Amino acid sequence: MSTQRQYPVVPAPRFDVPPEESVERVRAFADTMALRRTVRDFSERPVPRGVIEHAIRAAATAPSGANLQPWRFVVVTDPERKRLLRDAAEREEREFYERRASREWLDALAPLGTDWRKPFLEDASAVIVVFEVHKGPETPRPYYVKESVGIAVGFLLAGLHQAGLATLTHTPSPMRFLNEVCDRPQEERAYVVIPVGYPADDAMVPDIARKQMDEVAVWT
Ligand code: IYR
Repeated sequence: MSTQRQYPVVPAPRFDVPPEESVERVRAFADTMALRRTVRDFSERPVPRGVIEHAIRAAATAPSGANLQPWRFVVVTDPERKRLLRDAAEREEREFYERRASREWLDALAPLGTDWRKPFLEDASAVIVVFEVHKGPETPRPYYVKESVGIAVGFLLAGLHQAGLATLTHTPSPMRFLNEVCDRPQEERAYVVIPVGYPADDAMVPDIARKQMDEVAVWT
């Protein structure tokens, strides 16, 4: 039998919304989120550190397997480190676009117009590299890592968008080089790279639409 002690319990924090306000509140949230777009053209205008700190604070409230909170957020702002990050990512991406990617994958990406060049890794004021934290000398084996970190990244993107910042979820492949660039130990595995900043004045995005409600939701 397990001898593990249980956590003591405390009253659940209350976040009560008057019923007559709840539709308006969630409508406003959805309307704000509808204006989020993946942006690839960033201004060099710096982002206040506090904005990123609070967004990470929101991300770190995500639910996680066995509450092990298996995430690490590395905020890269030093221009020299951003340059190293860009150089290494472009080396991998060049391989991807010119050799590794299947024809089918390249065809799926073609309408977005992406290629191996990643100037946003230097132009954006900050680049947040999100790592999964696996079992290591000081960290227990986590559960549902991808699900937990994915939810945290969702909170992070929502928080940064609320603050008027643009983001891009970038996934260089493979990502091992990020341990060295970010000085992180082997038990940490990069999950996604998120340039964060103000959009460039002339930033353009593909003219794409979101699916309709009846395509994404089923009520039964
Ligand atoms: N990692 C590459 C390719 C890429 C893949 C998907 I799926 C995208 O939605 C966009 C890009 C890159 O970042 O360019």
